[in-house]
This record gives sequence, C-alpha cells and structure tokens, in this order.
Amino acid sequence: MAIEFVKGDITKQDTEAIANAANSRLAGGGGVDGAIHHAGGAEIMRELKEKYRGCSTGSAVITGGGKLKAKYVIHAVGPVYSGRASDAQLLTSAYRKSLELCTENNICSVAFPSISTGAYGYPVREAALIAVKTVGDYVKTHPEIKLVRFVLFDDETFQAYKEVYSRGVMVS
Ligand code: AR6
Repeated sequence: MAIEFVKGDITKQDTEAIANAANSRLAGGGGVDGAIHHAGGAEIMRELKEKYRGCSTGSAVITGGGKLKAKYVIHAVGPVYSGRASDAQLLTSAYRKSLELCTENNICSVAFPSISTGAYGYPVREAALIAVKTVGDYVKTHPEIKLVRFVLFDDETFQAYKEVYSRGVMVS
C-alpha cells in the first residue's frame, strides 16, 4: 500500500479513479471540478444528470472518466468552511465515502485533490490533517486499496500535506 503526494494536475493522473471536488448540485463549476469536466468531456456531465439528483455534502457519487486517463471519476462534496465542528465530520465523510466507492467498484488506485480548500475556504492545514488521517485509517483495514495519491495544485497545499504526513498523523 502506498500514499503519495505530488504537486500537479489531477486530470493528468493515471490512477484508476480520480476524485473531484464537486458541489451538491453536481452542476460543475471552477477549480478541480471545471478542470475535470473540461478534460473529460461532456460524457461525465451526461452521466451525472442521468444517474443522480445531486449529492449531499459529505457524500460522493461515481461516474466513468470520459476522455480522462482515469476510468472513473468520484465526485465528492466537501463542506463550505463555516468554522463549526460539523465541517470536520463532513470533510471526513466525503473522503470516506469516496474510498468506499473505490472498494465497491474494485478500484485499487485513486487520486484525490485537496477537497474544500479552494472555493470552499477550508484552512489547508486542518483539511490536510483530516484528509491524510481519513485515508490512513481506511487503508489500514482495506488492503484492496493499493495506492492513494494526493495531487496538490499549489506549493503551499503540497507542503502542508507532506508535512502533516511526515509528522506521522496517520499513525493513530
Ligand atoms: N488538479 C488538482 N488540484 C486542483 C486543480 C487541478 N486541476 N485545480 C484546482 N485545484 P476547488 P473546493 C486545487 O475550489 O474548495 C467548484 O466550483 C485548488 O487549488 O476546486 O472543494 C465546485 O463546483 C485547491 O487547492 O474545490 C464547487 O462548487 C483544491 O484543488 C466548489 O468549487 C480545491 O479547490 C468546490 O470547492
């Protein structure tokens, strides 16, 4: 099992699935969401509209990957940061549900962006702690997941995730 951290663009990843930082209307938008729909083509939105009527915050749904290298896209909906305790629960649950979808669909490798830390305003270090801990906890009991790669877009986010990981936060 490997957890990797790379600085880069999630749309270019060759993992079996990539996760999207979506909104609860599954309507597309800016940031990672815009980049994924742009690179993956209209097929992804078509499938979303056909199969789902939105997705609650803290949950996730799955579609094919369209023109992406990844075979699947997991559309995870993180919380808009509010400063309340529920933020952490909802962010944890968005990662956890995404990982459960991997297990259910026999997906062994998945790439995640830093969910909620762009337009949704979640402080990066707090979000990194949650992301790395939730992934670490899940893979401990789910050996079917062989690779989780965090793909971080900017230097500050990349450094925050690496630092959290190197401090051993995932070893609980
Ligand atoms: N690859 C990897 N990371 C990226 C990419 C990319 N191509 N592009 C941006 N990021 P955001 P959120 C980083 O705003 O906060 C959308 O409009 C970005 O720098 O994409 O969960 C949706 O439709 C940041 O570090 O997601 C929702 O309405 C991180 O990805 C809303 O934004 C997340 O930023 C979701 O907001």
